[in-house]
Order: sequence, then C-alpha cells, then structure tokens
Amino acid sequence: AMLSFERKYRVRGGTLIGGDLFDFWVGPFYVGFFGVTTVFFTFLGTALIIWGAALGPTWNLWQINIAPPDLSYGLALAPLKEGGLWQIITVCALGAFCSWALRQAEIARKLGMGLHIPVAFSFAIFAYVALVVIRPILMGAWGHGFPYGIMSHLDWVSNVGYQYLHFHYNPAHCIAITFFFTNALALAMHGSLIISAANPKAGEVVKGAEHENSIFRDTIGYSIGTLGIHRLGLFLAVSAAFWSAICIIISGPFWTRGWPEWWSWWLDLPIWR
Ligand code: BCL
Ligand code: UQ2
Repeated sequence: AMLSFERKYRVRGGTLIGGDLFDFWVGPFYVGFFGVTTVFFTFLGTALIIWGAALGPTWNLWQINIAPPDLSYGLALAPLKEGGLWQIITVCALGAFCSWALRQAEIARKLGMGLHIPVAFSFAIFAYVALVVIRPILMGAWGHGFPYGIMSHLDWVSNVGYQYLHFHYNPAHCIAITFFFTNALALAMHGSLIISAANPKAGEVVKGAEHENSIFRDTIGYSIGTLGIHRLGLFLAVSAAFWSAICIIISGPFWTRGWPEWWSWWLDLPIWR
C-alpha cells in the first residue's frame, strides 16, 4: 500500500548512474543502480560470513569469528581460509556501505533535497575505512584490521588499546568521546524538549517553537533555536565519528609508544622545564 502523499514524490530522475534503467520502486523501496549493488554486496558478504562460520569451530553467535590474515601476509591477498575470506568480506562491506551512501544521494537528488544525509553517513564509512583499510595499509599488513565477530572484535579493541598502555590518554580518543557524550546530552535535551512540547495538559493545545525557546531562555538564558539544535546535532555526531577515525589512524602509524608518554610535551614546555 502507498501512503497518500507518496505517489506525488515517486518522480523520475536524480539518478547518478543508469539513467531510467533502475529508476523504479519495489514495494516501498527505491531501487536505482545503487540499490542493486547494495543488495548484491550485502547478500554476498552475508553469505561469506555464514560460510566462514560454517568453516569455524562454533555456531555460538557470540564466538563466531572471521579473522584477517596473519601479519606475515603483509598487504598481499591471502588464501580464503587464511584470512582471504575476511578480505573479500571487507570488499563487500565497503561496496555495500558506499552503495548505500550513493543511493541516499540519488534519493536526495530525486526529491530536490540537500546531500546532508549521505555526507553525514560518509563519516561513519570513514571510521570503518580507517579501521580496515587506512591503518592496515599504513602499518603494512591487512592483519591489522579488526576481526569480524562479536567477542573477537571486543578482544581486538582491548588488545590494541593496551598495546598503547592506556588508550584514554590518546588525545583524539578524548576528543571523540567528548563528542559522543555531548551528542548524547544534546539529543536528550532535544528529545525531552520536543516530547514535552507535544504533551501538554489534557485539553490544552500542543506547544510550538516559541515555548521551546522560552523554556531554555528562562532556565539558562539562551536558546540555540529549532534549526540550530539540528545543526549542532549533526556537527556533534559527525565530529564523533571523525575523531574516532583519527584516534585509531594515529595509533601505530604516527605514535608507536604508550599514549600516556605523548603528554610529556606538556612537561617539556620550556616555561617550567
Ligand atoms: Mg575506546 C575506539 C569510546 C575506552 C581502545 N572508543 C573507540 C571509538 C569511541 C570509543 C570514540 C568507537 C566508536 C567509533 O569508532 O565509531 N572508548 C570509548 C569510551 C571509553 C573507551 C567512551 C570509556 O572508557 C568510557 N577504548 C577504551 C579503553 C581502550 C580503548 C581505554 C581499550 C582497553 N577504543 C579503543 C580502540 C578503539 C577505540 C583500540 C578503536 O579502534 C575505536 C575507534 O576509534 O574506531 C574508529 C565509529 C563508527 C563505526 C566504525 C561504525 C561504522 C558503521 C558502518 C559504516 C555501517 C554499518 C552498517 C551495519 C553493518 C548495518 C546495520 C543494519 C541495521 C539493521 C541498521
Ligand atoms: C533549543 C532549541 C531546541 C532544542 C534544544 C535547545 C528551541 C527544538 C535542545 C537547547 C539547546 C541548547 C541551549 C544548546 C546546548 C549546547 C550543547 C553543546 C549541548 O534551544 O530551540 O529546538 O531542541
């Protein structure tokens, strides 16, 4: 079934590749060239993960693990059962994520909207690429990528963290975490504000932007505004992903010692040295 307003927006055009060829819907879903490639990479990647699980020692969901190649393979292709599977799955993941972003872009163009959604999502893709492409290449081995598995990827994070003695001292990790936490604060403020405005006493009319501004002006003397809160949210979220990517790219390629030691630049400042 189509919602009453949907037909109006099912317009031709906006495609980046394929012209009218894939410019159609299947049920509620827009297809497009990148819908086809998203489905292809997602199904192939998922099938390979299931095959990898079948090769492994367990069907326990928590323990299934598809590991990258041994460090000795460097940046070469590895045999399927020696990490090659991880390499193909990584290509499928990259193909699916990028296809998804491009499909978002086609739909935004079709609707005559800005490209903010695909741009925002590309920061999440960047964080993933940082982990499985950029850092492994800079360190000279695919084996530096993280393993695909629930417990195994947590073990990887813990091991890599302790390799740098205390990851909390990584300055970009600090910045990323601060953005994640501030983002949670901002979304909690925004969510609670909107729901409070939408839930007046029984019989009263729903409140709008002026009430939303007023409650913040009354409490803290400042309101960022209804558009402003969304700009702030986008900035905080995108920055969290960006600094996450930076914090892991610099760990190894640009700083090989413990992160606590990095802060000795502070103790070494000539003013008190
Ligand atoms: Mg740390 C990383 C927080 C303690 C070692 N750490 C991170 C960051 C984040 C964080 C800043 C992970 C988020 C991220 O990368 O998003 N760490 C954090 C916090 C603490 C903490 C808050 C804390 O103590 C309170 N970390 C520690 C301790 C160390 C440590 C001290 C371990 C002992 N930390 C590390 C290491 C790493 C981090 C090592 C990292 O590598 C990681 C990082 O920065 O990675 C970049 C980015 C988001 C993504 C990568 C997701 C990408 C999503 C893709 C594009 C799409 C997926 C689609 C999906 C498959 C489909 C879903 C379909 C559904 C149906 C919808
Ligand atoms: C606001 C506003 C909204 C909001 C929120 C605020 C009417 C619907 C949440 C309040 C936000 C402020 C004061 C910024 C806080 C800053 C940080 C870094 C968390 O004013 O306008 O619109 O949802």
